[in-house]
Amino acid sequence: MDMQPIPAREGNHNMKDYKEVYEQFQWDSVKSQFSWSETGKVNIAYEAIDRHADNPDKKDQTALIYSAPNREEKLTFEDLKFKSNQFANVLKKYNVNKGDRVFLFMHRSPEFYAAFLGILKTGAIAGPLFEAFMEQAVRDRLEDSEASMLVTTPELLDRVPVDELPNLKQIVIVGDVPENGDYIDYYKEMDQASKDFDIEWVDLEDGMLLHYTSGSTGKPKGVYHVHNAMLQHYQTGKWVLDLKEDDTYWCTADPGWVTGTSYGIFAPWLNGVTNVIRGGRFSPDDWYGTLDKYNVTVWYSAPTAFRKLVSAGEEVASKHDLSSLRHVLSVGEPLNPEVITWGTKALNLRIHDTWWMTETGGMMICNYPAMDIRPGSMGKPFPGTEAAIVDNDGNELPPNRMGNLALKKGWPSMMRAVWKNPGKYESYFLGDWYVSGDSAYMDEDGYFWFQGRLDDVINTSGERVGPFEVESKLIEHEAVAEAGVIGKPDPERGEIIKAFITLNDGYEESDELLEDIRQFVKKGLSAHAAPREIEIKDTIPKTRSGKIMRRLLKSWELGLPTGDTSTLEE
Ligand code: 6R9
Repeated sequence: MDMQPIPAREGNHNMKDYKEVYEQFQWDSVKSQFSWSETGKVNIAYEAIDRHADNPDKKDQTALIYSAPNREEKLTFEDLKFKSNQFANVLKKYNVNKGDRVFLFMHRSPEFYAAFLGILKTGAIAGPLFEAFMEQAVRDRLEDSEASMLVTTPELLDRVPVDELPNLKQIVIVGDVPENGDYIDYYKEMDQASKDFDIEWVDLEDGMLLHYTSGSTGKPKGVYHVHNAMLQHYQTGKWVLDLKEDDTYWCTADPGWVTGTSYGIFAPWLNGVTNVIRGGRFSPDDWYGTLDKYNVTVWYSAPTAFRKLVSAGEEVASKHDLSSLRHVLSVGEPLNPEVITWGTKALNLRIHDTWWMTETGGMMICNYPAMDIRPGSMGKPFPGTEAAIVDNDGNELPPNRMGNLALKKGWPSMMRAVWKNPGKYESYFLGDWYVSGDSAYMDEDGYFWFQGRLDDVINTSGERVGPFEVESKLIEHEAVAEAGVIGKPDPERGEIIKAFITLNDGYEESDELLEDIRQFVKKGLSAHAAPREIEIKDTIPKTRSGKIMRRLLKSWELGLPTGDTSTLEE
């Protein structure tokens, strides 16, 4: 895709020149910002909240704006300090100790954030779960983590198979407590709990978070993160999110996904900014409305959201005042060049792609304010990290060769284990390289270009085709809203390209339309990349974090078992 680079602009921080900063930056310089430098101990919840709450000039700043269709609430840094202290006291009363796993299974709410931070203050390990999980998904995660406590709501309690989880000793209910059981009443306990709490000071390498993530096969695995990750959350918050203290920031991700914790909780609060949390379901009107209403300045979302805004058209956008918005970023899936072009027109802003994973804990390859954007590229490695394309033996490949996207191990927010599965953890590494499972290439100038998950790459008549490229071209066609592309086994060609698409409003399925779309990809990309089959669907299956589930499309197409679908969006 030959698109002109979009030139750099000035950011707020001292990263005027990427190359210079990349060569000089040391993580130790970030450590000195935190209590670690004086005591040798930390607590990420203290650094994110109490540090500001204990500052007279800062304590009354709004830390959290919670906004849902039927509830709006603002909490200052001091409010959050007290509420999380109260919850930490509740946990201590019920004998929660450092290292215990306490899970949260509920929707976004002020109670969620107070509980999450309270768990960290006790030194326990928090495990956030998507509220959409059904019984099997909840059971798998609570069983594997051996969680001793769960915080949930009365509505979700039916999906917790309490009797089959011997380690689960206590359940905190946020809402009306059922009479037929031994539950802890969140509101009642909070009312009685003290606002003072002695924080459990921990080592940088002590555990704080378990995020379960599903691979393409097998059960979900518990990715284990430690307090040290704060260094990465803080610094990427500065240089990538471009945060400054008077910003109003909104990350649309649910905390059941790593983006909703690293960048929905830690990065904004470590940087002392006002954080908007929007509950409920999203629609283009709602996204624009939230940006408008709260005068959001920095917005972190996902390609699936941006694509919906593109489809919704200009009329919806024109109803809202988006002039407060300064900086926009994306994660989770490749950011289609089409969407970046739309951003520069509709929002008059560049959309900055960022690449990272649950396992990396924080952003790794990014577009920075002070760097030209090459539409379709994920950007360049974050200072203090090293990325490369390696072959299957761990040898670095030269520019423009497609291979495994790998990272030199040892960055602050790297996972430290896969819970109770050392073999799985080891399997990520080839020598000093952490191998991501994504395929990519690097151009001569050091920009990285995503090609696909390794298991999604299509081989058609000996040509390797990344599904993303085909999907991006498909959605450039005026009739196509969303697209998912897979390789379908074919006796002659190895695989053929099959596309599943949804249509924009006003378009009807017809042979002419499908042929027109096929020709459009053929002319725009290449003959071998044009889908031989196109099927129109009402929706494209996506995960709760907005990733197209190509694996599921493939299983459906081939009539195979669908495997783990616990993260499928409703
Ligand atoms: C943060 C997060 C990780 C996988 C990753 C890759 C895909 C994420 C991307 C991207 C292309 C980007 N991914 N960001 N692909 N461009 N900017 O998403 O974590 O849910 O663990 O997913 O998501 O395939 O390997 P996680």
